Amino acid sequence: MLIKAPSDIRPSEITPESVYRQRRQLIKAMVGGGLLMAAGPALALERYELAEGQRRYPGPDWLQQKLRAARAGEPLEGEPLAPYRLITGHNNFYEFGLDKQDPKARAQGFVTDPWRVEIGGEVANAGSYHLEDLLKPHALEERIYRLRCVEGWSMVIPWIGFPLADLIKRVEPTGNARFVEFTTLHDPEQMPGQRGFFSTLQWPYVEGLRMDEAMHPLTLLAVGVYGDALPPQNGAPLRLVVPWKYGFKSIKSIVSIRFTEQMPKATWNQTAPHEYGFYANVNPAVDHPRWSQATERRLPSSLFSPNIIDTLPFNGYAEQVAHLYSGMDLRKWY
Ligand SMILES: Nc1nc2c(c(=O)[nH]1)N[C@H]1C(S)=C(S)[C@@H](COP(=O)(O)O)O[C@H]1N2
Ligand SMILES: [Mo]
Repeated sequence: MLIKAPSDIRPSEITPESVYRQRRQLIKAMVGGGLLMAAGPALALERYELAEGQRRYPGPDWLQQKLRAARAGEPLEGEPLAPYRLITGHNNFYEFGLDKQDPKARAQGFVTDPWRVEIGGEVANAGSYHLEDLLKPHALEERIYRLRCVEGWSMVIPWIGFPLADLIKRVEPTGNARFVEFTTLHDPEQMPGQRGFFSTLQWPYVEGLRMDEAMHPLTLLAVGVYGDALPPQNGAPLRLVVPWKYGFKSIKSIVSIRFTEQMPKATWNQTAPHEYGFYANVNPAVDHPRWSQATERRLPSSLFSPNIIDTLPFNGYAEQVAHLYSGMDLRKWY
């Protein structure tokens, strides 16, 4: 983002129509015919067949059981999913390098189980929790969301997770909690991007949301993608997904969730405040100082079929979230 111009997808990365798409048509036809209703809610896992040679990330057994029970999400009408190999092979995760291919190449040995998450700050139920315990009361569901990177590309991704709001209600923030601060693991041994010479940002990576944003039903804590566990390069074992904000708000591999009175010092905002705001709502009317935000490259895209589309206010979720910002000047609070 700060360091590099948006990199292009090599033509070799363009995958033909995935099996998923055909299955989706089938599922839609079934829904249309009322067939699925009789069969009960569809499960996310049943929708996916990966192309040959593609490896899944099953995750630990306890997670696998929960993933198998996840309800399938609503497809975005007219917006097909990005292929699995793009979602898991074109990543921003600077802890594992700056190139889009680095996280997949370098994160395979990343240990994500067992995993602990610290809940702290202005909250009644502070403590250090095993991820399994933290997740236990929450049923998982699939959410098919657009992800719009501030660099100007986007994808449609089928996440599996649960509303952050449900976790927040359980841990009981105090009346002083106005923001939620999230922190990624700091482990230079495992994360080459955090080591000495190649280090780029202030580590660990930190992000934050205002309490009402964190409580919004669209805000997701994700543990899976494409019917299975999150691969390390996508932020395993626990990452945030805030679909109406630029991708950098969706922090990966979370080890701490703190409730604060003060606005958290978010990494990109601190690094280049004139380029990356705290709010970072997707906004085609406010350009990045070095490039336009009016359009985006919807992946998969190629030289011959660039697939440039208009960027929508709040990434197409304005109807659900615009009210959170009524009265705010979105040019000032970018
Ligand atoms: N810890 C951490 N979280 C991160 C990043 C990162 O570099 N480190 N990159 C962000 C950016 S810029 C984007 S676009 C999304 C990309 O998520 P994906 O690789 O799963 O598509 O992750 C976000 N979360
Ligand atoms: Mo991004």
